[in-house]
Amino acid sequence: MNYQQLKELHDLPFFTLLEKAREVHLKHWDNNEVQLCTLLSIKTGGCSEDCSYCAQSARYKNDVNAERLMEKCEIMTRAKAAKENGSTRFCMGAAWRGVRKGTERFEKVKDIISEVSTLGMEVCVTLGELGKEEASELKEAGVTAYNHNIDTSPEHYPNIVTTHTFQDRLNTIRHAQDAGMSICCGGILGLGETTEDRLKMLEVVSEFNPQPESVPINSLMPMPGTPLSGSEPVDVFDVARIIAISRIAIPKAKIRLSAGRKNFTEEGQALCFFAGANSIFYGEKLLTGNNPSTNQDIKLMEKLGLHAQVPNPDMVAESCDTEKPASPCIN
Ligand code: SAM
Ligand code: DTB
Ligand code: SF4
Repeated sequence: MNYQQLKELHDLPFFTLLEKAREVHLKHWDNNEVQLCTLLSIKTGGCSEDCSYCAQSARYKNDVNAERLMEKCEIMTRAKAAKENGSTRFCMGAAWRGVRKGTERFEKVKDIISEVSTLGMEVCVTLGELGKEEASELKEAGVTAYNHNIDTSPEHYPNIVTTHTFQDRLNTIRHAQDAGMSICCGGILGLGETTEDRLKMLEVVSEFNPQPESVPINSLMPMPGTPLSGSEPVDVFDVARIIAISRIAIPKAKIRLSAGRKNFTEEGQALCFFAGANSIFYGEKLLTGNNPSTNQDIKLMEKLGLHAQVPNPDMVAESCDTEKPASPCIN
């Protein structure tokens, strides 16, 4: 969907937008289903990049310390626990600029992925930048979806990150798609962006070919020591509006109500589910930040009559629509 179409949706009265989003949602998804995803930081802190929202950048002083890659047996214990708790997707995040083929750490990560993929959950990883070969090797190891967010509009991106470019992000997404992985790609609200930036971000995400399989909508969790530590909280109506527009523009994607959920009331979260969110991170910890407890989430789902989505570990990535241009690609 292009910017103008997204702007028209954005300018609708809130309830008209919600009605449209609900109609699209019901066409593609079970009314009352939410995917539960467990997130695990397998390599925390000490990152070379300067993303101004991120507690894990080595440039910002806070109590997030650089840790080593977690041992495979510890990761497997967490993954099995996630499965027992009802999660159908296991997402592993690493605070790296990217990965390089042939390095010891890449071999270790692939070995971890292979083992996690035997558990019957969707396997999502977010390891930073990927080249063509790294992407193929990850696919081979058993990755279902690669998470790489564009975070904001192309125009606002350089105000938020200077150590890599928006185009670098697009290249990684292209490589992951070419390797046959599904893409999980979304962004963050609350980075000082304008409405125009939010819609330009959605324009890029919705015009990927194929469209992403999942779209995380994060709300900034202001992290101590980062340049954005003093940012204003994001209004939950803005979150619901962006979710509703995403639902209409990317109908078949799971829209994940991601970081920042802990700061929303139950009513605010219910509004986001009604607007089209059908996936959450489930478990008390995100990467370094906090998330609602599983007990709170179970209670909320009971109150709303929501049930957990069944697993789909054999999910196959959607292929490129050859009638449309391929996702923005390599310079
Ligand atoms: N290093 C990899 C990368 O940059 O893609 C993977 C990890 S990174 C932490 C994954 C995503 O988490 C970011 O792209 C951003 O969307 C989200 N994120 C990180 N810190 C956040 C924060 N403080 N508030 C909200 N979202 C955040
Ligand atoms: C995504 O879009 N959100 C998750 C996941 N992908 C990796 C990360 C949220 C991180 C929130 C801040 C923190 O825990 O440090
Ligand atoms: Fe590093 Fe990713 Fe955090 Fe940026 S968002 S500092 S690349 S861990």
